[in-house]
Amino acid sequence: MRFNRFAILAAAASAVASPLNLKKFTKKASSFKWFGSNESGAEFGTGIFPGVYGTDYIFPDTSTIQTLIDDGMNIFRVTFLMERLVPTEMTGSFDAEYLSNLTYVVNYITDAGVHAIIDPHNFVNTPRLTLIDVNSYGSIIESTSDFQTFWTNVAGQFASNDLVIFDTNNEYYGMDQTLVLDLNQAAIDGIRAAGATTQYIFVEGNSYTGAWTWTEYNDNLVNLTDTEDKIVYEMHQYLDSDGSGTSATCVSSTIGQSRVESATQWLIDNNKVGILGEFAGGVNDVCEEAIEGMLSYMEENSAVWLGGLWWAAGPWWGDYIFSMEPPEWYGLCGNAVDSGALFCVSNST
Ligand SMILES: *[C@@H]1O[C@H](CO)[C@@H](O)[C@H](O)[C@H]1NC(C)=O
Ligand SMILES: *[C@@H]1O[C@H](CO)[C@@H](O)[C@H](O)[C@H]1NC(C)=O
Ligand SMILES: CC(=O)N[C@H]1CO[C@H](CO)[C@@H](O)[C@@H]1O
Repeated sequence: MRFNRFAILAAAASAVASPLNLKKFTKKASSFKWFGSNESGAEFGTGIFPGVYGTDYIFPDTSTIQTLIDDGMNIFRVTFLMERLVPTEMTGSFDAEYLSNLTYVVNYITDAGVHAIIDPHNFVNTPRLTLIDVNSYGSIIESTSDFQTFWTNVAGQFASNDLVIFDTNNEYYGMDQTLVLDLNQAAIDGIRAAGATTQYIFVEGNSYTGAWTWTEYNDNLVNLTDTEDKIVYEMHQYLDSDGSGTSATCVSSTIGQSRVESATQWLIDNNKVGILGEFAGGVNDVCEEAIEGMLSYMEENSAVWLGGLWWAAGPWWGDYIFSMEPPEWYGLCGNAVDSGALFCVSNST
């Protein structure tokens, strides 16, 4: 997926032209610890390695992140590709420039006093990606020790930053379930071995880490252990018919809550906590109600749900149905913090 400045300008223009129902932000109290957005860009150009900065991929814009912070967001998931950070092999050394660009964004966020999630956005066996996956470096990651080394190296760079959160990988898919458990455990062990002992670790599951299918696939992840006891189960949920987040149409106005109910019960039954690391819906009343219903239900269960992150902000989304990149932001967007929750429909202008 590639966008350029012209696409963004075109997007802004069409946003104005489209018959959207501009609503004022409304505030309500929120019981979530966190609410924020994904920050996309550094993982773009997934079929192109390493790719050209500014053509195939881009780092998030810290000034638009600041806008979201000013609007009350307090957590950002910074997506990137493993192969760009650590070229050649998983246990190898860093690309110093890519690391420096990633660190710049992460430090900008944490210097503002909010949390930055470091997210190797490598997926697994998905047809969306050709070159990389947890299928990284051309093949599925099967070596837990290599993966552990990768995480020791990455966590070592951020060990002294308490506001960093490590996300083991984006959306495992179609993998052996025991391997998903073992890779997550290796990541946790690798992170702690680096001396990064204060940070939260977000673990993800198989089947795109979907909340709606969590209990069907990911029950064994209950056995993950952490010496620091700071594991958060990151699930994703979209509300279109196949749950892929590719359509602006939500199944019904109640689909949000119903898709997270079984996962909520799993968290409660197992005394775990979770976060909805990706969610979105199109700009329409059904999706708005579905998203609001889902978030309200999660807030009622905020003993186990720590918050949510909208998918997605980032400089190159253009007129993408879910974009919430200021100032062109576009879609239905949710924004809540300790001090109050915001909802918006349409763009911010
Ligand atoms: C890092 O960002 C700078 C712009 O700030 C850019 O010129 C450079 O190409 C980027 N390098 C990588 C590897 O992303
Ligand atoms: C968790 O580990 C225990 C001990 O190995 C095992 O008996 C149990 O089946 C595991 N739970 C799941 C859900 O896999
Ligand atoms: C639902 C959705 O927007 N998924 C996107 C997740 O991120 C990847 C890479 O950035 C996109 O290709 C997907 O479309």
